[in-house]
Amino acid sequence: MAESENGRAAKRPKTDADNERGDVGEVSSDSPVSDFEITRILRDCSREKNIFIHGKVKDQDAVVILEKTPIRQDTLSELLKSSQLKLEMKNDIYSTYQLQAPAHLNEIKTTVVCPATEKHVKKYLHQEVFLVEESGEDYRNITLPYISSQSFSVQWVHNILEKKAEADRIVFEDPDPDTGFVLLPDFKWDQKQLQDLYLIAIVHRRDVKSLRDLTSEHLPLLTNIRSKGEDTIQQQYGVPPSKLRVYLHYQPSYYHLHVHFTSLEYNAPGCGVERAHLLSDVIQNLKADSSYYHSRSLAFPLRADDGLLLRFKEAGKL
Ligand code: M7G
Repeated sequence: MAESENGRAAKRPKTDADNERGDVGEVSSDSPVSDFEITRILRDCSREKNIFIHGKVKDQDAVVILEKTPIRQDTLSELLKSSQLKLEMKNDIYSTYQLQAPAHLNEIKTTVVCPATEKHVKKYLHQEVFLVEESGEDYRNITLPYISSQSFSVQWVHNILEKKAEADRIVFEDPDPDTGFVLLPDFKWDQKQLQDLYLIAIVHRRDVKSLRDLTSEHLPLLTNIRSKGEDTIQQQYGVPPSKLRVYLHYQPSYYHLHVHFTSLEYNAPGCGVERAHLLSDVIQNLKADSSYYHSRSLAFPLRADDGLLLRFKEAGKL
């Protein structure tokens, strides 16, 4: 394996053998899921093969997300050889079966948020969405006061930057306080296959909430993230920049600047034009006009139950 700039061994998607080492991947003796009592289904997407469940774990509100993961090419022959087939129907040259795979090839990615706040529960509840157009003035008068009082905690981000959590998952770090960042797998990616590659770059500076705060002063930070992020992903996963979608969300869920790196072939949640801003466009816009994101109108989707939507309605903007 190649060495990365920070001396860490290059990473490839994890195999089951990797998971046998260390406690990540070991069978959890303290399973928050076995005590989980279901309250209601928040969202059930058969096409995406995931389900979002609200419930309680020992009297605490919790959200559990279950997701069937993509079929892995590296385990295909084992899957075909060692599974049992139950015939469902046969007609001429056509037949369908239920394939019963061995347990280790039939895993379900499980995400647990516990304790979950009301805002988490709302985030995952299926809701009607509306497009809002926010001017620079609307941001300062409506959005900023709202997010200052209501946004999700970024404690998990600080834990990553301070190596209190996920330290062993860091793929690359540039420690510079102004232009540095940490690159690590997003928790949406189980790192088992490259089709749904998803990493996030989290900046070290803590004074940039979102795209709206960016000016030309941040160009060295943004170009650094682009070049070192792309180089690292090329070296460690063999995925070239031409196969990546690199973007920022507006609005983000977490107001600490971060950049999403996803496989171009993966239709990641939130990668549509109404929410994702390509990093290369952001860089060009700031080069052309330092106050571009301070002054221009930005459109974004808000869910029917989002408090920010209500603020826009109250201000007569919708
Ligand atoms: P966002 O643009 O603020 O909002 O992205 P979104 O969650 O609506 O997309 C934050 C990104 O951080 C998302 O892609 C999340 O999946 C990811 N993320 C969230 N949390 C709480 C964690 C975490 O604890 N660890 C890691 N590695 N990624 C996370």
